[in-house]
Amino acid sequence: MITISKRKFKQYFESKMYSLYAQPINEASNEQHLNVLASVLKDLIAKKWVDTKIDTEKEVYYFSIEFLLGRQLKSNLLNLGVENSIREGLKELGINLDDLIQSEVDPALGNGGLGRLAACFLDSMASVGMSGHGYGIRYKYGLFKQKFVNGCQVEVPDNWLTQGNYLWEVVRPNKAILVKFEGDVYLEEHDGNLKVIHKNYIPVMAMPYDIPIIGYRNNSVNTLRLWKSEIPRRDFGQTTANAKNYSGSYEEALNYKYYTEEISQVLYPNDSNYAGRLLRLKQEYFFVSAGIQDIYRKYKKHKLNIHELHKKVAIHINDTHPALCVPELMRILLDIEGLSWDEAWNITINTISYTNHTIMAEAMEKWPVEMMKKLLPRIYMIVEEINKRYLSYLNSKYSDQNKIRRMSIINNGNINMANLCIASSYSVNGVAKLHTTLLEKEVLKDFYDDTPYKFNNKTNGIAHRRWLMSANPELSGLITNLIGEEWKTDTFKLKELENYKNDNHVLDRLDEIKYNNKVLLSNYIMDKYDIDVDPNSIFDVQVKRLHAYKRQLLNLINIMTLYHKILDNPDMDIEPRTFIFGAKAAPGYYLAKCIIKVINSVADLINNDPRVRGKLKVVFIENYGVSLAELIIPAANVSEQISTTTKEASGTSNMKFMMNGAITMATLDGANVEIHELIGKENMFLFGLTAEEVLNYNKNGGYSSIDLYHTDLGLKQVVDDLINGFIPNLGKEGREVYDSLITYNDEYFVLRDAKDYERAQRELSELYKKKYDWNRMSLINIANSGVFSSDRTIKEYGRDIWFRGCEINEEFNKL
Ligand code: GL9
Repeated sequence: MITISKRKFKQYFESKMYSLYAQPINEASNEQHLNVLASVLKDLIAKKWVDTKIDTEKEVYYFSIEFLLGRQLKSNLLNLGVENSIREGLKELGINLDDLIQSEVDPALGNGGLGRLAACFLDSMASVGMSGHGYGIRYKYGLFKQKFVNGCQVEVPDNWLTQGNYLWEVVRPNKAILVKFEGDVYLEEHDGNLKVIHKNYIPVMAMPYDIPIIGYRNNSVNTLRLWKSEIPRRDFGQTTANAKNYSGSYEEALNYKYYTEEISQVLYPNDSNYAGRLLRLKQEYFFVSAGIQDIYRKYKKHKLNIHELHKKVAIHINDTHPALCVPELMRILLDIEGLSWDEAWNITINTISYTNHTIMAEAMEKWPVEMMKKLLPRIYMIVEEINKRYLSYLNSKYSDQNKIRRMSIINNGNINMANLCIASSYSVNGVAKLHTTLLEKEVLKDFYDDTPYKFNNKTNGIAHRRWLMSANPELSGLITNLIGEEWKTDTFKLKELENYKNDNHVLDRLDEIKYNNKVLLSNYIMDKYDIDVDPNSIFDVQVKRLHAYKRQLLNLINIMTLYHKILDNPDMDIEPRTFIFGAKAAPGYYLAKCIIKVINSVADLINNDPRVRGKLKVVFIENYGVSLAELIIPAANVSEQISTTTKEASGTSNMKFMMNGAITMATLDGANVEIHELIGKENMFLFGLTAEEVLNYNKNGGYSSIDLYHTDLGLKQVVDDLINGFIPNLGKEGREVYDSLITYNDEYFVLRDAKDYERAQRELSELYKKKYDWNRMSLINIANSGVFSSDRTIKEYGRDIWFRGCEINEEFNKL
């Protein structure tokens, strides 16, 4: 913990302003104030931000191709515990801290849940005092900014580094690393030993940019190291003796510069979808190789024993994107350290652990052999050897050739990255109980049957410091008033809130806080869209990536049904509702973009229809991301978690909403199952097919959506609206959505679940009328959300995976 008095801070701030900008405070811009403040804070933590503790304790390295950090100033102040003195000090200098907080850029170096999870994990590792660091890519352009033009999504580049540098980063040119692509690999004899020679490769320099990750009031500062790809600088020390020989023409030099810089240029905007492009493979190897070499360099610097690497280092791969950690670590142990295959393998398999984040087939990475062979010749050789040994192990154990083919790492000219990860790690985990069960029983059954001891579940979590303490200060204040401070470091203590479930005074306060948060969101919606939403209406929210399986369309169909009902029966007694959406679609995902257009068109229709004024509103908030989530989630009454059962591995917004007192409307999918286990069906709203029913349908070719369409006239009316001109300003998009439901037989069971969803929504509406019952339910949700802190998740990773001190001795090693 750091202390700084107001007086000292003011002095510090002023002299920093002079040293950085040589001007008085009152002439500086907002941006300059922010830079000065960040710089002061970096100075304050500098001593604690030590490079490594590798010689004293085991270090964890979390490799992820995405980190969705969100703004850092507020959470850094919170974690350091200096917000008050700094706020006061700034005020006396004529600066409003909240203005600075709001003006910070939100680095969008991720797509959705997977990237945000990585950021929550960094926060928790630091806060529970674990020495755990992130490795990723410093993309020049993060996830695109979304704009709506005539109701359609338009993507605008996210040029987040407008000032050249990011506020919190420190560049370390002395720690740059050489990464080699392409070239020729062969064996050469040196003094009777065979050596691997890599010639004519293309050298790329990985420049590290470090971001401090500050623990919650505990003196820990970890590092997120993001790599930027560059052309090697002239003074770059590492040998490029065998590098490709550029003849020196101007054009060649330009091409080479482009080749290197392109690698960290832009984040792939796909969510749960495999890109399969050469550039993506370059990105994956680039940050993996830089990270593994970096770990190795630190390890050698501390003169540690290479034979014990797995006792000092844990390497975690977040989905398969960093899977090349396996062959890269093998390469170093074999080619640089000169270890035998068996020993290198033993170390590797005891160092690397892997998380699977989805069972969607389209997300499974498979790289063409030819592509990898050319781009990464040495790495491919190692993968081929791993596969060869793995196959001979499988053949010695099983006779079922189909099974062996399914488990093979290389198959049909492709490298199956999930198979590589499972064969080469000591731990494979899913991200929620149902997801892990599906992995074990369905998707990865062959592997589970073979090595059940590798499999385990680690239900996701969220950083409660950001998602409750920082995003919802009023609610945090109430909680602290009721049960004291301890919940901030031990969220299981939230359970004590249940003592107040019949205290109407507390329930009133809860209601009031929710209302205040709704006012803040209403003001934003008014400012941005000139739409007047009533904070007394139910705020019913679905915010997440736009994907057919997440079923924003189901939500929309229910809205349309409601709309028709009110038109048919104007005196209907209905609780006023505001439906709020936020979602980006991958730029190449046509159906998802059509759904956006349909929702926007329906919103226009409903919001401008005087017949439903005061009853229904639909708002689609542009450019959903971390900062908007911090505004929207505390203001939600209803959390829509309505994915097709079995498809959402976990979900994490479900946890954020619950912690902020929203009531969950859900299918029994992902972590919703665990929410249900905690609070029971009486404290949430459930509907839809069970996992078993979905699996059965899928095995038998689905259900018939057209039959349902012809028998349920209410549904038919709404589906027909998509193509009969009822929704103004809607063209081919309506037809596309219609086809997904009818022509292509509704792969995600939208129509199949619609009736039951409508039933659950009706029940929810009824309950909302009973204010105390509703707020009691809300309180029970908050009280039981403690288990979803990512502190709990991280402690489990530590206990069961990283520090378990496993000694896996793979049987196929010994063949
Ligand atoms: C995801 C799953 O779809 C989510 O259900 C899960 O909560 C998160 C975190 O475990 O991982 N898998 C996945 O590929 N994405 C997820 O959100 N998508 C991206 O964010 C890229």
